[in-house]
Amino acid sequence: MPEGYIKKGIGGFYYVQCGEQLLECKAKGIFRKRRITPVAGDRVVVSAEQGGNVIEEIKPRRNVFVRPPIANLDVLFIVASTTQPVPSTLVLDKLTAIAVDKEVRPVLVFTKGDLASTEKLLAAYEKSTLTTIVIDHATGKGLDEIKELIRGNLCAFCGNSGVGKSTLLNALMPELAQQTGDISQKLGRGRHTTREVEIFEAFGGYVADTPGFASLDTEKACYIPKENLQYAFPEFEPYIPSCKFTGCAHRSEKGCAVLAALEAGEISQTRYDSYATMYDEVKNIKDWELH
Ligand SMILES: Nc1nc2c(ncn2[C@@H]2O[C@H](COP(=O)(O)OP(=O)(O)O)[C@@H](O)[C@H]2O)c(=O)[nH]1
Ligand SMILES: [Mg+2]
Ligand SMILES: [Zn+2]
Repeated sequence: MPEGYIKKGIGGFYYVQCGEQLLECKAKGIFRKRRITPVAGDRVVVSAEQGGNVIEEIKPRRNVFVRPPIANLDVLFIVASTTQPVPSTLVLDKLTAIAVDKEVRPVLVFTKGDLASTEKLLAAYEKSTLTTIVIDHATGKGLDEIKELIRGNLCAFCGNSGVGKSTLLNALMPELAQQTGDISQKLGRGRHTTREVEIFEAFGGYVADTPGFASLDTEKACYIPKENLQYAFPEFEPYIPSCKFTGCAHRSEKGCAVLAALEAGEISQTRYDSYATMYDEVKNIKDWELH
């Protein structure tokens, strides 16, 4: 039976890329019964039934997001501009934390360095283990680094409206604007009416076009339980075993190695502040509310 990945789902149909072939499929009824919705990025097994192809099996997912609906994401490019819209390290850190928690590699991409200095943004992440890339559209600087990270991975771009995602995608792959909506057009729909995720192959990897993808679901479903939150800030990890108390929340405990590292300037203040805000947001939420 052919295997492939879901390139796009639209109106109850799924377009599965199986090698060179793009197969239009319906999902087996069993998935609805189990309340599993196939999404773009899913690896699936397809079989031919009377009248058409059906998705027979969804391979185990590495991760899955509801908004935007996508599975098996490897890299999330989080795009922020130096100005207009003004960046918020809290928003950026929430996105990086959700990505890390879901085993997605977050990469920070800074745009509009020609309008304002990237210094503050870069300083905020200097001591984190996160990759930062500055884009300069005048010289094309930063584009090759992004292409290199796409290789072998399924990637998506997110960030507030106006930060320059479309500009960046157009600079990376001018042919994308052309490709976008190919399937929708086949179905006789307008190019710009579609909001579905669609995956494109580029630079030896896969790029998900996620229209209107400002942020990951930051509703409760995506809150990170307080015990796990510390691991969503990878630069905290080397210090955690040295905290005096097991289960240290790194908020005001005596003998906290994370706080000591903050004091010593080894952890950035903005990153710690984001952790503290997120911790305080989640600490009073009951486990059953998280699921
Ligand atoms: N000066 C400058 N303008 C940019 C840059 N990147 C994007 N823009 C502009 O910012 C506006 C929003 O960009 P767009 O790509 O539509 O943002 P999106 O909403 O994230 O897709 C457009 O007018 C772009 O021309 C940049 O690096 N420098
Ligand atoms: Mg856009
Ligand atoms: Zn601690």
